This record gives sequence, C-alpha cells and structure tokens, in this order.
Amino acid sequence: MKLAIISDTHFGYARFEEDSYIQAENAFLDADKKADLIIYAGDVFDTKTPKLETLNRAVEILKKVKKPIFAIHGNHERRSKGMVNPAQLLATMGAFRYLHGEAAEFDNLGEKVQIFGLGNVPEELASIALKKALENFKPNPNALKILVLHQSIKELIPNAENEISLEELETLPFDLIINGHIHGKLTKLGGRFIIPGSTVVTQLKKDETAPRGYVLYDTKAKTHEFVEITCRKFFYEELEFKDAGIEEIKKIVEEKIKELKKLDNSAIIRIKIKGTAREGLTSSDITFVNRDDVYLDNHLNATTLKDKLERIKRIKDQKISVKELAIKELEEKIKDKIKLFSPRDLFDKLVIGTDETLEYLKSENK
Ligand SMILES: [Mn+2]
Repeated sequence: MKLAIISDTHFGYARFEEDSYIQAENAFLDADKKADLIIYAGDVFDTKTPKLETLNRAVEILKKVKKPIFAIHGNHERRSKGMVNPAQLLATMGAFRYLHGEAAEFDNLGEKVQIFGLGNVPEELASIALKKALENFKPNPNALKILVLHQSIKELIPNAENEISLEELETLPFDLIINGHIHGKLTKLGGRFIIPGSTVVTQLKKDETAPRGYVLYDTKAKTHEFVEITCRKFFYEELEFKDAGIEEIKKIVEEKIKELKKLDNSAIIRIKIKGTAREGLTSSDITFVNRDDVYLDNHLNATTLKDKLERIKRIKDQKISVKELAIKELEEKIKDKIKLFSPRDLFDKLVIGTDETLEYLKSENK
C-alpha cells in the first residue's frame, strides 16, 4: 500500500495565511489520489487556540479527503494536560483519527499497518515519555509498524542537549519512523526515518527555498519519493557590500527585487545584506523596502565577536588610554560631518562637569 506523509501545515500562519490553506489543500488532495492512508505528523495549526475562521478552513479542506488520516499534535498546538488542543478538536469533528501515546491499525486488502503516535512533548521529556508510552505497545508481527513523532532530534540540530536521538530511535521496534517539526525534507537511517518538511514557508530560512511537498511511501518496496506540490515561490538572496553608500545599496537591492519578481511576481523574497556601509551610515538607515512579500535582513556593519576581540587586542597593543581611544574614535566618526564640537574639548569639559559641558556646547568659539 501507499502511505502519504504530510506535516507542518501551520493552518492560520499569519504572515502567509492564504498560502497555509492553499498549499496544505494541494498536498492533501494530491495525496488522496495517490495514497491509501495519510499520516499527519503535527503542527496542523500554527497556534494552540486558532481563530474559528481558521478551524473552519481546516475542516473544509480535510473534509474533501476520502482516505483515512492518522494525526498527532505538534509543539505549536500542544496544551497542558487535561486541556483540549485543536488537533484533538478536529478529531472530535471527524476530520481525522488523533493518536497520542497509543497505537491504531489500518488494513488495506489484507495488508496491515500499525501506527503508534506520540504528539509533541517538551524536548527534555521526549525520550522518557516515549519509553513510558511504549510500555503498553504490543507490536503486531503481521503489520508494518510505524512510529509518528513531532520532536527535535539530537543529531540534526546544533547545540543539542536533551533531545531524543536517532541512535535511540533506531533501536525501537518500528519499520518506519516519521517525524514532523523540522521544516526541511530529510531522511536518515537508510530511509527508515523520514521528515517530509512543512507545506508552507514560515521561518524564511535559506533551506525553505527547497520545494514544498509530501512524502509517498511504498510499504512493499519500503521506498519513498518526495511529491512536490504547487506552492508560492520563495527566494533567498545574499548581497555583500563594501563601504557602500545608501544610494548604491538601495539601487542594487531594488534591482535584485525587480529581477526576482520578473522570475515570479508572487514570490516571497528575503534578501540578506551584509558587509560594510560607508562610514557614518548605520544599518538602521536602510529601511526603504516597504512591501509585505519582501523581507530585508540588514547585517551591514555588523561586528562579529572575532572583530571585537581583534579590536581589544589592537587597543592593548597601542597602549593608549581609554579616553585617548574614545577621542580618536569619535574624531574619526564625525570627521567632516559634525562640527558642533571638538571631541577632545568635549571630553575635557565632561571631566569637569555637566554645566561646563553645556556651556561649551552653547558657546560659539570652538
Ligand atoms: Mn512546525
């Protein structure tokens, strides 16, 4: 049989709300044609208490799907124990079967799958929660056994701490392990571990420029393919400048936007500008992009930790006083631009007192 694996639809995602509905619908309707069963790995909604309009749209979309859907909740809709999360609510409405710490079986013309779902739990509890949940799990020797999770994975993220690991998941009695949460498509353990990625762009990260879609899994051949869905294009570009003036930066950024819009007028665009702007021009001066589908990431004149350390080292080598250094820095910064005061005089007056400083600033002969 064929399984469709869909995840992270983020219904109601405010920034690209319409995309969240349209692209999830594209995935579900296509999966309905190609698969016998659909597995939905969490983050159905973007928030734990979605608007009624969002709930309504989600039900409208999922009602069009004829094949059975088995779903878990993600971190975006997780609520405290005893409270109803919106994925549970959809299950009550009959949109899908909801699994949290339990297994369900599905039979297609005599071929069986057994699905164990565990919705998102705090990362540091994932390992113990899964162990505990599996205490009552009775693997069916005649079924293909599938685990569905929505967690971070130790080996897949930087600075990992207490996340559940692939190493641990690999030892569990499942033929297929499906995970949501991570928005880029990914497979590990020789295809035994599958992440389909999100159906909508949410984080505007470079890796989200990859096509959106879902995974179609063949239970007999134990192979999978990624099925691309029609979705809004997302471009991510980086532009580097060196001592550039605001007009030059503006011109180049605007040309880049024009060029990308020519490729696809409805595209979402994120441009990271980095490097250095002309002395005296701060990065906050660059605020000229005013469109809701273009995002400008301003890293101009950003000082890295390495730069800062090198500066401290230079100061030490120069063996000059902090005051002398401040005067030099300020003189360099305001050179030919601000003639209201001389940094050296200003510092001298500041040492004497605020009255003297104000007097100095007011006086004409500097
Ligand atoms: Mn998500």
